[in-house]
Amino acid sequence: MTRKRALITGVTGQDGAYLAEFLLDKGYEVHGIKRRASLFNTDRIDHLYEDPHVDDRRFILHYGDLTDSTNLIRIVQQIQPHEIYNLGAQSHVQVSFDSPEYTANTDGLGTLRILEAIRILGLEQQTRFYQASTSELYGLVQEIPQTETTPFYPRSPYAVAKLYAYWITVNYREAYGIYACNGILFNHESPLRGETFVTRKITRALARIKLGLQDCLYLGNLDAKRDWGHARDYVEMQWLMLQQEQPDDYVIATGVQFSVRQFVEIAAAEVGLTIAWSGSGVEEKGINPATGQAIVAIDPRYFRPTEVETLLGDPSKAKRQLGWEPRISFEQLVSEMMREDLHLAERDALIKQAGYKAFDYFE
Ligand code: NDP
Ligand code: GDR
Repeated sequence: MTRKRALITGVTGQDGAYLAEFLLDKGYEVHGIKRRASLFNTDRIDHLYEDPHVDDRRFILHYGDLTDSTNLIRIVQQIQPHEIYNLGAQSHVQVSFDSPEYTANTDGLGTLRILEAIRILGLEQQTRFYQASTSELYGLVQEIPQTETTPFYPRSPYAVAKLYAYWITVNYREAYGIYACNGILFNHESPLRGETFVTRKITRALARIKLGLQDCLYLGNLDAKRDWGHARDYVEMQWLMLQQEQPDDYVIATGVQFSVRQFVEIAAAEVGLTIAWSGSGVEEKGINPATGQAIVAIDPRYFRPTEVETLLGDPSKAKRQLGWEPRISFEQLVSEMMREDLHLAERDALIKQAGYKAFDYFE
């Protein structure tokens, strides 16, 4: 029997890493597109690496970019995938205000380029397509909780680009009969989350404050509320969507909401810290010896020109039709992220003690 072949764009990202592992466990041959970078950018998938000199490999990487149609067509032609998961994106909302055109090109037109590759190569009946859509589409929310029928109101160049990607996916499904689905995923996190997203920024900073490697955690809007799940749970659903009789669009969420402030407090409690909230320009830094409290300060540079204040998803349709249920609770998610970042901070503390200079280049 032929092995199923899957192609993942964004394989070096958080979801790409979990999805590649998941599909390999299911027996797939997994192809991933990675960008050329001046430093190694495969940390999250190095454990899956297979020597290119070995026959019958099941995990294969290709250089490529969502802004390059000819490259995408060639890769899709070579692989003839049964399933494509389009996870690649400039995925940072705040960065999209700085690089709006690049974000539109990658996140909006990049999706069109893959769908066109399927059509140009005549793979409409063979290749199923998953689009990484997002709760950011709801932006200025029109209804609480948000479902598949809640109107969209995007609030950033990222969300506007993803709105184009959402509709072009629906359009190619209706126009050309491609099995194409949108997963409208609410925020999902893990120890593999990029260091500049708020959850990872918090767990990383608290671990470093605890070990005396960092003085203070600077954040923006503490009142923003999000529906946070675990990435490992959510990639299973991405696969499930492509295994149904008919293609459809689904909200994937936990149905529970916390504020950024609550995330900080719960994460701090995990490592035995409490928080001293401070305005900008705080004098005191690090753990206050008198109170045992970590300092968290507001830095307006992290405020967004237009903010998404509250997101809360209703995943009833996915539960009903896909039989999907998130397994990892919010508390377990925070605990796992805190534990992993504490390990990393302990390693850095050891290196520092041994006399090496520790650099801190993450904001
Ligand atoms: P990450 O930022 O961790 O990963 C993004 C991936 O896209 C990386 O592999 C990155 O490569 C790649 N990429 C960026 N630009 C390009 C490009 N021009 N061409 C090819 N690849 C590119 O994101 P996540 O894993 O968290 O998210 C996966 C997808 O799901 C994204 O599309 C995101 O917008 C969407 N999403 C995420 C949610 C979340 O909460 N995580 C929620 C809803 C949607 P490199 O490693 O080289 O930078
Ligand atoms: P989001 O995630 O914008 O929801 O997009 P992020 O973690 O960046 O922000 C969540 C909320 O926290 C507030 N916030 C801060 N955010 C960051 N990054 N840094 C800070 O210092 C900070 N302080 C407060 C933000 O203002 C925001 O309200 C993520 C991405 O993964 C998208 O790709 C995905 O589509 C959506 O989730 C669903």
